[in-house]
Amino acid sequence: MQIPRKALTIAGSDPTGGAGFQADLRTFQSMGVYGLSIPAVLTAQNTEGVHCVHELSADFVSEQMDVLLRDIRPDAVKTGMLYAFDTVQVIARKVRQYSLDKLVIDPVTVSSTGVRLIEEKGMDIIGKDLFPLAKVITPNIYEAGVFAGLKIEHAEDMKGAALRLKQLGPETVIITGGHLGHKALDMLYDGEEFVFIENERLEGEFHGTGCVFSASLTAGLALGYNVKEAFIKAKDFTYRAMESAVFMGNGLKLLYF
Ligand code: PXL
Repeated sequence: MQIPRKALTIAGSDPTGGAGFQADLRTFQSMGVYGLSIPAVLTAQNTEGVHCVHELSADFVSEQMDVLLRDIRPDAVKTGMLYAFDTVQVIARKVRQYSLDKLVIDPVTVSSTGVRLIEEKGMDIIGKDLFPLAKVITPNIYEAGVFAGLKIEHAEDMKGAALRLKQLGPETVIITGGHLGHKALDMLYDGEEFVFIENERLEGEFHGTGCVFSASLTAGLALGYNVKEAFIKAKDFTYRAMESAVFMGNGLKLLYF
C-alpha cells in the first residue's frame, strides 16, 4: 500500500461537525488526504450558535504536537480557532521547532453568529507570530479588515488589505467572502499578482465555509498542487459543498459533502 498524503489540523472542536477540526477532517478525507487532528480548544455549540468555550492549556496543545510530530510528519498543516494567546505562541514555537512548511493560517475571530473565537490579545499574536510562518493566510473579508486596519467595501479595498497583510510576512494572502453586486469574490495575492475567483452568490446563511475552504486548500497543498491550483480547487470544493448544504438543526445550514 502506498502511504497517503497527510494533513494536520490544529483547531477548535465543533460538535456539529459543520466547522472546527471535525469539518477539516471530513474535508481532508473527501479530498483523498489522510487527516491528523489536534484540538486546541473546545466549544459547546449547535447550529444556532456557540454557547461556551472551554480552553485547553497551551502545555497540553504543545504536548499533543510533540507526541504526534516526532512520529508522523504531515505534508501540510492548517490552524483554525486557537482562542488563547499562549496557545498561539506555543504553536508558532512548535512550527519552527519541527520546520513545518505548507502552513495555512485561518485567523478565526468570530463565529457566524457573532461569538468571539479568539481572546482579545490573541489577535495581535496571530499576526505577529503565525503570519510570518504561513505559506497562506485565509482571512475572510471581515478578518482581513481587522488585521489590515481597513474597512473593505470594494474589490479595490480587498487589494489594499492584501498588500498590508502581505507585509506581516505570509507568502500568500487569500481573502474570502468579498462581493460585487450579485457575485461572490475571493482573491489571492502572492506579492506579484492578484487572482480573483468570481461565483454566483448563494442564498442563505452557512456555518463552516471558512473552515472547509482553508481545509480544502491545505489538502490541495498536501497533494502537491501549487497555491494557485489549490486555491481554485478549494473554491470549487467549498462552492459545491455550499450548494449541497443542509439544515441539520434549527439554525444555520451546514455544508454537506
Ligand atoms: O467558522 C469558524 C469556526 C471555527 N472553529 C470552530 C468554530 C467556528 C465557528 O463557530 O466553532 C470550532
